[in-house]
Amino acid sequence: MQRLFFSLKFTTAQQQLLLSYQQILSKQFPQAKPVSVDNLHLTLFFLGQVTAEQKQPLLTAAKSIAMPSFALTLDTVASFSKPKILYLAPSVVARELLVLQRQVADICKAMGFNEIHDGYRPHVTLLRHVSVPEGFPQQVLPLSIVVSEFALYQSLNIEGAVRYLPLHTFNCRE
Ligand code: 2AM
Repeated sequence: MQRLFFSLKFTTAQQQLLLSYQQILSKQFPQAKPVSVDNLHLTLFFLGQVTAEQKQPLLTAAKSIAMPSFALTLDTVASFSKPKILYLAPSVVARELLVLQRQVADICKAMGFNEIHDGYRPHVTLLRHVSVPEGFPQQVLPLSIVVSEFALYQSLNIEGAVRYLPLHTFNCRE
């Protein structure tokens, strides 16, 4: 069994841009736990525990997804109270992102996996274990990045450190 999720895959340069937003927030919330830079991602569908037999058809189906690359504009810092996270998100969700998410979710649901959240809320978690005071959501300097890959990730816990490992990467294409 592996703990898996589908996510947009950011480049190293894009993760560095996200890091600058995280660093500003870390100063405001010094007690919070920053997500490590290599782990910065935007979840499309969280699967949870997946067997090898389930993984293969998920990969085969995901390979057939045809998507153009698209611009993602992240301009809002907001929080979830459960779990206590602070994240960066788009105030307007790109149509291409929703179409991609729908296709990924359909594949997962066809394999018997359920959406565990009330509604899909695209976000990039920047800080964990944070109790957010009033004043959020907050508009911030927009960050526009071009997304051209998504991946099936494994969530690993290596000696107490969480690591998100891209197992299979899919390129967006028309
Ligand atoms: P993330 O914050 O690292 O993206 C399982 O609940 C995982 O799904 C969470 O760890 C979170 O991962 C992501 N998640 C939580 N709520 C979500 C929502 N409403 N929409 C999309 N992803 C969500």
